[in-house]
Amino acid sequence: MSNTVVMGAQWGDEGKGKIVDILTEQAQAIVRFQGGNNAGHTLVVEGKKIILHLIPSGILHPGKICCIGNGVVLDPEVFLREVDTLREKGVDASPERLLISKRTHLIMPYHRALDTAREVHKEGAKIGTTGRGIGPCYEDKMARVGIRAADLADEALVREKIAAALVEKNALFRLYGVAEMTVDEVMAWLAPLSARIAPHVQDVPAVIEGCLTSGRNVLFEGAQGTHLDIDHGTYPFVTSSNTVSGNAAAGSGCAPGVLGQVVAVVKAYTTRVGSGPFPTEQMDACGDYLVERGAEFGSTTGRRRRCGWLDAVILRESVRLNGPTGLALTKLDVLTGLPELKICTAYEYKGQTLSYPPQEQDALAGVTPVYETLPGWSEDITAARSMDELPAAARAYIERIEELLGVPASIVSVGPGREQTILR
Ligand code: 2SA
Ligand code: GDP
Ligand code: MG
Repeated sequence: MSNTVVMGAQWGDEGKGKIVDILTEQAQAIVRFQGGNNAGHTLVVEGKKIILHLIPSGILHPGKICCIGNGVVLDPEVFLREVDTLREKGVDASPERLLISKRTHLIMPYHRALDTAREVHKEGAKIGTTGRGIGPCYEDKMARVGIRAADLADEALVREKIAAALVEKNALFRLYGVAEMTVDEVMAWLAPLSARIAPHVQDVPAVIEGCLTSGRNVLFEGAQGTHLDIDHGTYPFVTSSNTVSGNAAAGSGCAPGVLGQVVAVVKAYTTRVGSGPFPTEQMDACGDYLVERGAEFGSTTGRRRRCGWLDAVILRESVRLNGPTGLALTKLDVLTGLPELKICTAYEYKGQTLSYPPQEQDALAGVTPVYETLPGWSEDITAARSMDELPAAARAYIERIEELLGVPASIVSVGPGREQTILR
């Protein structure tokens, strides 16, 4: 294995956590490069489920270094809660192996409050954010007024930044009828967290460089999915960061040439949580079947995920944007029992047939999917550990996806467990 990026090819929740956990064996360091605790990455090890929101999914492997990159927005309270939960489970989450980049921006209570207030008061269609303060924190980063992890060492600087931020934030809170915050309140919230966070704050680019120069591999862990990307996703129904593979370099602090392989995680059907266009959505018994069999509820908010058929148009765009060297096809087992399976291969839009999604706002909501139908299978496939052990119809489904996307499915997942995986 070379240095590898793992990213989501759809609208998130493709099963990236499980894939990162598996590929961690071959890496020395794992770096999260964007997003924050809006993410929910679920790992199932020896039948036990662990959901990570912020800490890289490699943490369960002893001895591996886990880094939170500069492209992430970190809520200190959530980070420490996750550290404590892992420690209770006997996982080493010490500063020696769990690092936060000095340049990582911090989510403050006023970011969370603003995220929620904006959603409540938004005119028109709501984004359906996770309410974790992600967007407002990235806004402050771009406005060059954010608080970064390294700032925690300088209390006067942090106080000054919070005071400046609150002038604007409190004006917005008055507008939205939300309780205002004082500098002292925010400082009192931060002080105990700051002391515990400090030892984790390190020079992450230097750690990555150290791995590379000693010939060890780095795994870059993405969150959300390509069609939630701030530039390339279904804007404005997107998250506030670049989720595509190219951001693995900028969001971690290494050169783009470092990125060797790109594993695009593709769920065998499509899901989306939150608002926004979803051409292959099934709001019928089929959609319910996928929700129930796939346990499609948000790992962070518990929201029911919208479900539908696999969309090769959306995925073709993901291939173009991410350059995957392999696919990790997940949740194939969820399709068991459906008599036939549909794949959307193109869209009809204003009298034209499209192979790629239209880029104008709202256009995706107006497309009609063109489907091809493949036979389903009824056998339980969760014990399959090689392609030979899959029914012919399941193999044909995988082969058709590979053909439509021009990328091999190097990993096929047939259950949530670590061992329920076919490595090809
Ligand atoms: P935000 O909070 O500003 O990032 O929300 C903006 C949009 O991005 C979507 N989003 C997600 N979509 C899928 N999964 C995510 N993580 C959780 C999970 C979601 C959950 O693992 O299930 O628990 O609800 C995630 N995070 C952000 C979000 O729904 C908005 O559409
Ligand atoms: P992520 O955000 O991409 O890491 O995905 P989530 O953890 O939010 O959602 C994926 C869900 O599917 C989790 O509950 C996983 O345990 C589960 N999962 C992953 N792979 C498989 C699989 O192959 N089959 C089944 N049935 N579940 C899976
Ligand atoms: Mg998730």
